[in-house]
Amino acid sequence: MRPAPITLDRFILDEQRSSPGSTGELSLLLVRLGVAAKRIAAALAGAGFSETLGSAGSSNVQGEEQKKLDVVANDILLETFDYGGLVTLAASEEMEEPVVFGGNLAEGRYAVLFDPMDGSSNIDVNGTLGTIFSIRRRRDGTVADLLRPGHEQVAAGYFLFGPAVLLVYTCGDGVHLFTLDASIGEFLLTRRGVRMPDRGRGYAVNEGRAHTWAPSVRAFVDHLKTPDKGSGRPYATRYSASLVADVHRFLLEGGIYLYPADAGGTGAGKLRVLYECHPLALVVEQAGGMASTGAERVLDVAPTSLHERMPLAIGSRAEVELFDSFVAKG
Ligand code: FBP
Repeated sequence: MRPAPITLDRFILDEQRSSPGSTGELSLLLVRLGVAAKRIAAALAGAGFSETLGSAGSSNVQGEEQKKLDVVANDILLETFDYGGLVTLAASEEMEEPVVFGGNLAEGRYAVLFDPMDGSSNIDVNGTLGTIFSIRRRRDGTVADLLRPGHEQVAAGYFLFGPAVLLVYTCGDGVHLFTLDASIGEFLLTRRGVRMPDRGRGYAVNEGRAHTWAPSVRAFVDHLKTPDKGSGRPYATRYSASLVADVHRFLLEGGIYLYPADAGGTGAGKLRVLYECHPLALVVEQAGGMASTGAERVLDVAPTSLHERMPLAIGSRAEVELFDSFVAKG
């Protein structure tokens, strides 16, 4: 007889039993995230019929155009945490200030941060999209709880909306991958303890921005493109305009995703420390990979503002270490 499928809630409860002293609150949060993923997936699948494609006619705190689905996904996530006393603060890439859940202030033990819709340039063209989440321990219930190093996250992960809907997360003890079985509406465990290959054959970077790169970054990308049988070069370009989709590819196949800073310090890159870099760095490090700014471990960075950006090199150990060596050479 085939083994019973391991549903998300069963897996989480089994994990909880093996961590003494756990209150079950983090487990409940993770299960709720599973529900949020299903609601966002339904909103995406029905967007063409419900006129939720296109622009929301507003811009976010970074001045970027907000898509209707950015707002829909953001609302679904806020609704996910706004009850039951678990979460005090929710911060989002799409909101200038965090939401304080007044009702939960007294007892809430967690703060959550998210990029509700990653890869938003893919929304109107039916491209791959994601949602990124990060869970931190509440300290004094203020924004200061969020402006802390990435290694203090208690959990992080993402939803990937592609041909299948996936949920990938870590609680600091390995990375686990679930696939939504639409026939029963449940996330089922499809890979436990995912390990990232130490080296890959692909790279993802927006080469249209090469003119803004530092010479060391250009030299690194040129190196990956230079044929050399021994080291398996040239690498293949694999850029989908969705950070989650690219990082997920490299989690399974190995490789490196880059979003460098603009040369001469004119810009710190595009990606947000709290909603994109910290959570994906925790997942990738837990799978044996690396995440660097080129000069520093992403998880050691403590941002000074909610919407701070940073340069990101994330992926297999061999490629990220090589990138750091190119940057160090200057
Ligand atoms: P959003 O969260 O606003 O989508 O921004 C992040 C992102 O879309 C990444 O998913 C993607 O890798 C990158 O920005 C694309 O940026 P660019 O269009 O400059 O290549």
